[in-house]
Amino acid sequence: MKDRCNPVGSGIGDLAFFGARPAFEEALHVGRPNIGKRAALLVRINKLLDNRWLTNDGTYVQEFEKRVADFTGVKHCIAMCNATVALEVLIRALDLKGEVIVPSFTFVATAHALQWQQITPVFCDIDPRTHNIDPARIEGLVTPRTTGILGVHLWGRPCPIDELQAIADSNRLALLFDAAHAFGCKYRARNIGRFGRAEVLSFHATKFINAGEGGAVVTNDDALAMRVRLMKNFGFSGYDEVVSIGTNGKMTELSAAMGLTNLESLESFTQINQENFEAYSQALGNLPGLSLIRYDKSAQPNYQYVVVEVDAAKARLTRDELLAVLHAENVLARRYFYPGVHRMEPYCSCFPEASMVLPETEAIASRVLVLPTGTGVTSADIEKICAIIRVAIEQGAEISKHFADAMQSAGSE
Ligand code: T4K
Repeated sequence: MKDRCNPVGSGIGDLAFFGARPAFEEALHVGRPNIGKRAALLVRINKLLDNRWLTNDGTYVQEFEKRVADFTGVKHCIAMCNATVALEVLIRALDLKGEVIVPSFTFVATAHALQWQQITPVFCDIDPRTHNIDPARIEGLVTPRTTGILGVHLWGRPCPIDELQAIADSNRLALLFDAAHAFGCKYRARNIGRFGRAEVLSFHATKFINAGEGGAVVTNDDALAMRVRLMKNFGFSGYDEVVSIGTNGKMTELSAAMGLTNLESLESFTQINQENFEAYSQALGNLPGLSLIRYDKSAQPNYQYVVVEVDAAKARLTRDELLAVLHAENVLARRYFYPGVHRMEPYCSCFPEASMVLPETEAIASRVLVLPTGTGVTSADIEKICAIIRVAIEQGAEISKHFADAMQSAGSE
């Protein structure tokens, strides 16, 4: 086994895929959590242990809600155990029924939150330039059963909100957003979280600001906020009094302590993410067939996702071949959000023809690769990752031939 730590300028035999030692001894993950100030977190945890108040609208949850609402510029933030439950509760509180128009190029939770309550997700294609729902394709999907549009600010890049609002208004549909990726980002100088009837944030471990697990509904609608607040706590309006259907969607004090602590490091997380993004951008800028998705600085991105598109014809190897090369090096890049929700159950069984009307989703899902970033990734890591990618692309034709030969010999066995 060959030894090396940096494959810059190396040949195919220097890649782990072809027998060399992997560039990273330990797996480098996408979605490594950003961890804020440990001492501050431990102080909060000690306090909550002293107080013996662990959940059910404790003081940390209340403080977290206030901080998120103030930061976002909304009247109400209702913190929950995760964004999936927050979406489910919001959809129920809005009394959505029938069909809701949603992109397929998203994490499966967006569609599951609808289907979970027997609402049909009607998949809309995306704009390949933004990876977000394409407003030009929405009107054609509206039927008498449609009750809403659920946009997703993918990678933290805002949807075309004004266009979506105009379509929602003219068709009397509720507009809501899955803003799981977009905490801290802006649309036309206003914070994400203030648009549509309401938006849903995620504070999952892999997100820009994490609470371990966590989510929230943010809205300026007083009545809606009250319904959501009741529903996430079984419908209780006081001791012994239940006034609506509900579930257990509560955030714990431990999660809120984590969320509060990480919020205090928001600026430094953004700065590190941005530096990482720029390092990737410089190193990968001129590689044939590889393009890094761009962020509009005026939208104040959180840079939590480093996403590349692989054009197999120009790179002379496919996205999946590049993925195999990276995985062999212990760089666990991800194909988010392959293969598109419409190709997952139960949707692929319910709508076997969906791929016919989602050409851009299909194309982008076959090209996208998400690379490791966040505060756990160093500039030396990024240098190595980019060096591997450079070698893979320089040797693209040969790598691709290796895959074709392997497939052929597997077929002839
Ligand atoms: N809407 C959108 C658009 C979303 O992207 C998501 C979640 C949601 C809604 C729902 O939000 P939540 O209900 O989760 O709040 C992961 C996350 O679990 C998921 O939250 C996230 N999107 C999605 C994009 O990524 P998986 O299935 O890829 O998880 P997994 O276990 O493969 O972990 C992802 C990577 O993170 C791995 O490389 C390992 C690494 N990791 C993960 C955890 C939990 C760590 O290094 N440390 C950790 O503690 O879904």
